[in-house]
Amino acid sequence: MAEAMAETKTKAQEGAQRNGTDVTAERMERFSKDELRGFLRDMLLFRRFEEKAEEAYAIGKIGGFCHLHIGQEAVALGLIGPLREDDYVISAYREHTQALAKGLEAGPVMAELYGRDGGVSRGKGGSMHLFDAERRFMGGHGIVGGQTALAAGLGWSIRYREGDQVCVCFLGDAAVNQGAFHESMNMAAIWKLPVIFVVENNAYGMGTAFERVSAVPVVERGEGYGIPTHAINGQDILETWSFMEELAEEVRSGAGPQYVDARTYRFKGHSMSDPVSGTYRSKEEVSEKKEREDPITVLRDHLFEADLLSQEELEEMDAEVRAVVDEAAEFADDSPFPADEELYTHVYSELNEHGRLFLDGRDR
Ligand SMILES: Cc1ncc(C[n+]2csc(CCOP(=O)(O)OP(=O)(O)O)c2C)c(N)n1
Ligand SMILES: [Mg+2]
Repeated sequence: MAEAMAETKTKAQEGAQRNGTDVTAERMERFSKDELRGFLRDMLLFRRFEEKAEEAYAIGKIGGFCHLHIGQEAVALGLIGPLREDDYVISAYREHTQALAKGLEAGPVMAELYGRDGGVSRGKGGSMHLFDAERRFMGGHGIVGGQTALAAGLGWSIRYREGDQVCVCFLGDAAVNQGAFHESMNMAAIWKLPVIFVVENNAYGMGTAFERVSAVPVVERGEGYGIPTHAINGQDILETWSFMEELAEEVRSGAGPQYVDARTYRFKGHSMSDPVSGTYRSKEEVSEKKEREDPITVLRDHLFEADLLSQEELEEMDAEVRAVVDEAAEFADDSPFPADEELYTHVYSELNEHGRLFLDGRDR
């Protein structure tokens, strides 16, 4: 354990030991003005997209489960943006903005939330099951921790084909208590699979604080498997982006699986039917986080301070992304519901003459 502990790179701690302003200036220099403004634009797009989904849910255009990612945008953009098109991303159910970050278009993503035929999963998956094999966005999964085993499978397929892609697997902090997670981490370690397990550590699983369900912090859960572990500030896009740029290259060159504790915070309730705060966290905690750790205002302020953005330009940027989101909602509204016959398609890959499907070659 002591050896594995030594490998833990706690970037947030490293950063805290140095002068915060210097670290930010140094990180800003890695990016061009256009790149920095692009980060702000994309995170604003994610935020406006989620706000539109919230509004559409309230008026009954979206039904079922719907989990918003508001507050966690710098994790999605920074840990997916630097990836290649042929890299894989797989996630849980809080995945709308991750899908957008992987290049899925806003219109078909919104249409999926609306349950329409023009949706990325043809309206049959809904909010929790966004999927696009071509763009290598492998879902959207509702079973907590279930995607970790699929990520190991994706990692295995990359190795088997001798590819140099990576697979980034997002999971929530509550998922580290699931059996599938532990089996997947162990197999990934033994087989040196190119999988980066990212825990979006927002400190809560529904209404349960992580410290109530674990004797050790999230970051220590990777160490028992001999997997290098990292802790990052998930509210700072400069940190998340630079971090993944380096880590993905290391994994491509054979560094094997990685475990990342991305510290973040959910600004909304667990899902649309849950309150923002209540018995499990105080109103004050939420407002303090929003005030100090909103990834969008953090970057906006850096840009203002460095004279890389004016208030007017910010407003133009916001108007542009709002137009993209409005268009996405119109696309969803205009798309038909799946036809009744679609109830019977995409359920099984193919039924035999007896109306059954076996995956082991039997036909009866
Ligand atoms: C196997 C399983 N158990 C329970 C649930 C019910 N459930 C849905 S979300 C959730 C909490 C997950 O929290 P976390 O992994 O921290 O992700 P977050 O919602 O914070 O993004 C639970 C218990 C489920 N979907 N799957
Ligand atoms: Mg959580």
